[in-house]
Amino acid sequence: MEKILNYINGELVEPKNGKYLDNFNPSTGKPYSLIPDSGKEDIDLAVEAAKEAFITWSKTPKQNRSDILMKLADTIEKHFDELVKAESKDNGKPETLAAHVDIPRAPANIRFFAGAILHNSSQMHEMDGAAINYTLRQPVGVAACISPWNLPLYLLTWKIAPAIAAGNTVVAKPSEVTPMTAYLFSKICIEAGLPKGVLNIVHGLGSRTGDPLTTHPDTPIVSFTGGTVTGKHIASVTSPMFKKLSLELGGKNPNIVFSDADFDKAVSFASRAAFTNQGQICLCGSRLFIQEEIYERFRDALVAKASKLIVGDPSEASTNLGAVVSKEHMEKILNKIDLAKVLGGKIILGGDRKILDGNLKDGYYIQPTIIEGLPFDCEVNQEEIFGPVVSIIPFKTEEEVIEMANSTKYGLSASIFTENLSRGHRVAAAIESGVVWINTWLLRDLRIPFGGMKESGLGREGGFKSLEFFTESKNVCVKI
Ligand code: TXE
Repeated sequence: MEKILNYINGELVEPKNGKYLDNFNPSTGKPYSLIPDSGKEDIDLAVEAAKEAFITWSKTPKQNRSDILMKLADTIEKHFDELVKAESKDNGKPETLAAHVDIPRAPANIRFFAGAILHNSSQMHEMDGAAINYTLRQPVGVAACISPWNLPLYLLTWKIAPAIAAGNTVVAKPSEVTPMTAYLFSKICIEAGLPKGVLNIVHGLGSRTGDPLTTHPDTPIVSFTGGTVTGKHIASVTSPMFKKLSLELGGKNPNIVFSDADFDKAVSFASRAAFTNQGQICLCGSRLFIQEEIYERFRDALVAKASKLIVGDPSEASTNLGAVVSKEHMEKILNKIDLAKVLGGKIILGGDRKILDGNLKDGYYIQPTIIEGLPFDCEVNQEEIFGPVVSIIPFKTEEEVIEMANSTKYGLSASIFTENLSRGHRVAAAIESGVVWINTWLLRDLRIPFGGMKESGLGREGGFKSLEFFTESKNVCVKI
């Protein structure tokens, strides 16, 4: 079986303890590679390498940093097909999705920040001719970047690109559930000539590898994307160390369809928002609120649309939904569906595991599932499920739907479908979430601040906000 290696100080190396974990292919349910079970000693080496590299990298002219990042993006594209296959095999998602979303977004992230550092500006405040104040932004040191399994390379590059572009060096820990694209990316960094130690990637479990990274005294910045429970833990251990912390956590996002919406468009987006990537995107619309006047017609149209979705072999071009990421995650999703039944919910589509043929028979496939009849405040409608499951809820008035939409502890994103412009803006302003889409979903502009309210996170990333996060600001006051 192929052995994934750590990337430390420019080299691919074994974990110091020589231990490995199985890496499973979710589409077959079989292990297919080995992942380092790294520990504190590997993190210490990686942080040491990153600290050493920071001395030179932080002083490397921006143009040179930008050039190297552009080369890195080009090299990712050279290996595009290999990365698509690896992402699908590691995660279970359809190759077509990896080819259209995950992998193209990785070089786009890197190019965005390679350009942004060349066009960034700073603030100046003039004091009636007596003095000027200007804000210097400087790299901080070694950034700890911890990424999840749902969009593995996309989210890894979304963190390391601004960190490195701003002049920091990085120790990254990708999710142990989907390590392969990060491993291929470390080979790409070597091929592209990224100076040694600028990026280090250490694989392993959250408890054994992640904890020593986030609590290391020499990682003053921590950027984390993952579950809210882990985010709380990381906040609790890093806050007393006064680290710069960014948390991108879970969501239970409302998708609100008013009766005056463009019906077909809203149905199409509701299906995409619920089932793309098997529902494993933090921005997925897992609570679908439909105004009473169109409730039955909309429900039936959604069921008709979703029942045409093909759950199948991720390598087939016709497949819409592949496998969910792991056996544990599949069981968690199926348990939530069972809970929905216990709570009185009616499963109007799907609701079960799907068993495929041949060598895919042990894969972790779940049918697209639609639930109706649950109160908005029950557990299934309040807690993140993170699978191909959507709960539909009727509403009467704007006031009522705002209250229901805001009832969860999360506040990541929301979608509103209406042809009434004033209502769209009004509801957008009233919804408690960091991102609101009107008449669309998952339309991302890399320049906009991105992040959640309430328990969906802390801080904003995206565009120049990321460059702010990965730098320390210093005000200089000059007396004239
Ligand atoms: O995520 P974890 P899990 C949600 C989703 C999912 C739930 C749990 O609801 O069911 O979170 O998923 C690392 N110190 N999202 O358990 O554990 C871990 O190794 C440092 C939403 O898979 O949060 C991995 O690299 N790091 C989400 C990363 O944290 C630690 C995407 C994420 O894993 C650590 C994924 C520790 N103590 C899941 N413990 C989104 N926001 O998109 C774990 N990690």
